[in-house]
Amino acid sequence: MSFVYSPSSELSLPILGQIVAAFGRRFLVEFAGGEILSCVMRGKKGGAVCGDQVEIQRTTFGQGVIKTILPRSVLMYRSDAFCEKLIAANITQVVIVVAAVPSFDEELINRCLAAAEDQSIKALIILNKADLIEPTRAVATSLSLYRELGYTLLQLSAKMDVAPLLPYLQGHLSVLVGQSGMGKSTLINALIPAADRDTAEISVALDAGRHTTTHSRLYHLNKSSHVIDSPGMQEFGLHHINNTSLAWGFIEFHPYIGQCKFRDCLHISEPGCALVWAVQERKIDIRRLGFYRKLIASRGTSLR
Ligand SMILES: Nc1nc2c(ncn2[C@@H]2O[C@H](COP(=O)(O)OP(=O)(O)OP(=O)(O)O)[C@@H](O)[C@H]2O)c(=O)[nH]1
Ligand SMILES: [Mg+2]
Ligand SMILES: [Zn+2]
Repeated sequence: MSFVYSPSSELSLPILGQIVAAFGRRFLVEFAGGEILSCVMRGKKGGAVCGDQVEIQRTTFGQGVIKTILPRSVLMYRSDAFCEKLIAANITQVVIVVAAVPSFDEELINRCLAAAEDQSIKALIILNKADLIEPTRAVATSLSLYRELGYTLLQLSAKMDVAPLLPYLQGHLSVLVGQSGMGKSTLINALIPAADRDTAEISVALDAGRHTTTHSRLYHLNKSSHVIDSPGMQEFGLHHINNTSLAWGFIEFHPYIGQCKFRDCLHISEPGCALVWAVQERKIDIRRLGFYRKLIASRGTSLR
C-alpha cells in the first residue's frame, strides 16, 4: 500500500483556482502557477462551470474538493421549463460560430445574441468555412443584417487562416458557441495547436449519436486572452429571460421600447406598437421582429 504525505497546511488552506473543464460533478481546476488538479464538488451547492473562480481544498495528493464558487460577473446558460444548462461563467464575450455547410439555424443566432445582451456582454459572429466559397457567399449576404445591427461578423476559414480573429479575442474570456459541425473545435486547434481537440464531420458525429465535443474546456491564448470550446447545441432555451426583458435582447429595438401605446405591449399584435411602426419605416428588419415574436410564441404569453 502506498502512502502519500501531504503537509497539514496543504490540507486545510483553501486555494483559489479557475475551472478549466467540467465533467458532471468532476472538474479540472487550474491555479496561478499553471498546476491543474482534479476536483469534486460535494453536497448540493449547484453547478460549477468553466470559467468559475473557486476555492478548493486538497484532499490527497492530486485531488481536491471545491468549497466555494466565487460570485460570478456573468453566467451564460440556457434553459427550458424543466432544466438549466450552464455554458460558461465570467466570460466577457460570446463568439457565435456558424458555417454554410452543414446548414445552420438563424434562430439560434438570435437566441445567442439575446442571451449575450441579457448579460450585457459582447457578441461576435464567425462565418467559418469561408474556403467553401460558393455556399459561404450565399449565406454571407443574409448574415450582413447582423453587421448592420453593429455586431462584428467575421468571415474566415479555420482550416486556412484564423489570424483575422486574433485581435477580437485579445483581452477577453470568450466562449465559442454554436451548432454541431460548425467548426468550433477546429478553430480552437488552429488558435492553440496544443489543445488537440477532437473534430469530426457532422455525419460521423451524429452517427455516433452525439456531438463531437462533449465537455467544455478553457484554453489560454496568452496572459490576458482565454477561449472556451463548448459542445454543439441544437437549442438555446431562454426560459430564464422573462417576456418583458426579452425585447431588450434585440439591440435595435431599444429606442422603441416604452414608446408603444400600451405600457405592457409585447409587440405581437397590439394596436399602436412602436416596433410595428419601426418595421414599416424600415428602421427594424422584419426578420428580427419575426424571430422575437416566434420566441414569445414558443413560451406562451402568460409569463411576463
Ligand atoms: N472546409 C472546412 N471545413 C472545416 C472548417 N472548420 C471546420 N471544418 C470541418 O467541419 C467539421 C466539424 O468541425 P468541428 O470543429 O468538429 O465542429 P464543432 O463545431 O466543434 O462540432 P461539435 O463539437 O459537435 O459542436 C470537421 O470535419 C472539420 O474538419 C473550415 O474552415 N473549412
Ligand atoms: Mg467541437
Ligand atoms: Zn409594442
